[in-house]
Amino acid sequence: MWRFEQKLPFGLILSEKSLKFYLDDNVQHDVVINMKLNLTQKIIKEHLISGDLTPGAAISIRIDQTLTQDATGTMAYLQFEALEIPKVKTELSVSYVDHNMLQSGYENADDHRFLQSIAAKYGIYFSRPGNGICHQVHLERFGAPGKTLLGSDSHTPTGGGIGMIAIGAGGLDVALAMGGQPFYLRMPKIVGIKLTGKLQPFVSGKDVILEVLRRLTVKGGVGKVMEYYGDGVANLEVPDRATITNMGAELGATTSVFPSDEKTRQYLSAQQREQVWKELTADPGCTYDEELIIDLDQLEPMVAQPHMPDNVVRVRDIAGLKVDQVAFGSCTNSSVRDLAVMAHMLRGRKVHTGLSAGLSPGSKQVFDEIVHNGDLIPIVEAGVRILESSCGACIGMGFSPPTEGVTVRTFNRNFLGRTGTKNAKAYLVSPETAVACAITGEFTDPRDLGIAPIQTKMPDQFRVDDSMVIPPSQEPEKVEIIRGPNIKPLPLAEKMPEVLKGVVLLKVEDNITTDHIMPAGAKILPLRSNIPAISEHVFEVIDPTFPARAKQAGGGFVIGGHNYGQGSSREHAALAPMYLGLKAVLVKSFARIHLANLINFGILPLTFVNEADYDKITKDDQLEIPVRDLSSGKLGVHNTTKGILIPVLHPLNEREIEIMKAGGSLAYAKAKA
Ligand code: MIC
Ligand code: SF4
Repeated sequence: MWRFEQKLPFGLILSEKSLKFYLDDNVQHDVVINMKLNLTQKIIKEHLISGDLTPGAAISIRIDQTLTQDATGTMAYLQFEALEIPKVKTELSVSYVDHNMLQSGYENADDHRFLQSIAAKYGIYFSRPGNGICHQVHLERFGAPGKTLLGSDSHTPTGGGIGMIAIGAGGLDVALAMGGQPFYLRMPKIVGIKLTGKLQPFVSGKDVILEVLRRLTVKGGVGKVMEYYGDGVANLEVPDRATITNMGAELGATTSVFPSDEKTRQYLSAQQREQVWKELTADPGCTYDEELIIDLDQLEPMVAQPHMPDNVVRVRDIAGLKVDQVAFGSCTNSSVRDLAVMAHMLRGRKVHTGLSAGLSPGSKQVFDEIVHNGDLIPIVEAGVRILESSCGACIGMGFSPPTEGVTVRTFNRNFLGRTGTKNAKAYLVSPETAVACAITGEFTDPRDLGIAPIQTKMPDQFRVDDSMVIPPSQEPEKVEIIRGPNIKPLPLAEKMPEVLKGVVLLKVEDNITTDHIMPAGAKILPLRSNIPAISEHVFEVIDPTFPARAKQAGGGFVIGGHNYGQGSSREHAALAPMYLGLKAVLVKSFARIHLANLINFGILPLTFVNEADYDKITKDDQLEIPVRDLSSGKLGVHNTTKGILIPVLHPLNEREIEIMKAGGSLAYAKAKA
């Protein structure tokens, strides 16, 4: 509240919702000004530590909860250890094991043991391997409306399905949040997505988000929060909402959020957690920076074609295309609701002989539920392979498709090579469409099968059993951290020199993902806690010679197009290139999390002033960039090979300039402490 009262015959009181003024008669007059807040603004305001709600303003917010998963968590906890803080300072921190579950050697098992011991020591809950995918379990057992959640995984916004502001970030940012530091970001624009009507049979939450992706593209959400409202919201159950907020990550959005309403109350009550429920909605009459309307009644089954989640058409448009594999599961679509749909549609039917189908139930709770309610029976009888409750095929951890195979997935990403088979073609669909394809062996609109519509009902009580979550130790001083040989010390960035000099190592197009920069999959993921080893795979999908060339040249530069670094939160996509000597990345625009990760690890992010200058740099050109003075935000890149000067910008604010000079966020945080 801002007051201008003093001892004057008039005064002003500016509060959130009104401007009061009074004259010497001491009568206050209320002028209601438009400070009605949407839901995102409300939650952010409640957590605001610095800055204001103006879009683009540098802000910092208090983080209530954190989550990590094993593939990003080992690094995050090494960073947390380096902060030398005895116990996490958050309300709740949970460490999940769900990604690196294929144990074809000692590496992953060693990492799991390390994570368990770290959690016990530092006040963190540990969700054991087998308990399920972090986002699904967090929604079920820990999330709470109105809270902030920072997770070292880009699909953390799943929590927005129950009214959280849940944001994906690099492991280092999560480590800092566990250390009690605020999370720094730019105040996003808020996009109001108005949902009207009701989904028709065989159309579900996945089709909603695929439609949003079709309209806005994979870069349409950068710097924005997607806030859902309208009378259609009440017609969506929490699992459908969570599917939508989960895959908002593919828009590049900071996060996505639904109101917390009666449906949310019922969901939390069925999880025996009604006490964390509170009603949360936008103020009536609030405004949004941008708006979109989706009429749920009109939606049809949709599909994202290779190799981008925004390459969306109607399933009907590609009907008849032969399918080689169908994969059910992932943090997007493996709730009890999704598996009930699967069971209903498969009952009495078989998986087509021309393909292989597999299911990874999203969590132990979901698995337990379908075992006890009998939904597992038609799934098994139909011939679906039962895989464990983990990310699995979604991240190429097994169940890779055949050569040039068409794989139909209820997942969220279909980037080149992500399945583990580089020339496979991955299509993203709803569970309804996936079952239809599994039955017929080709792309099929689920409405064309003549199956009776599904009446899914959320359970009144979920099967709650938290025995796979280990609370932190009561005697942390006695806990010994167990480190296997796979865990190598954390490399640190060097302080920035006055001039960055080197060669252009690689030039790439628009929408380069972190799966291109630092691939995942069964062979590479186990190296996540070993930066020297994992750095040998940087840019493997695009140019396998990159690591050797980078090392030989003593580092250098990468040139890119728009939305560089979209996709996952994996900071290894900055850390491993840093290890190889990458000094700066010059692109048309960045994706949010990767930009933050580059800054965290001291790699200078630059953007072209004139996009046409992208054509003036070629691979192997020699560049020189004087960086002594970063204060103006403008710099010049000398292309000494071509003899030209290219004007560029950096997006760093004062704090980030200090981070860059210190040699990254960890060095900066330690120096400040
Ligand atoms: C993904 O879906 O790409 C991942 C694997 O979950 C990543 C995290 C990682 O790379 O470990 C993400 O989404 O952030
Ligand atoms: Fe796991 Fe896939 Fe979800 Fe990433 S997108 S958290 S790999 S299930």
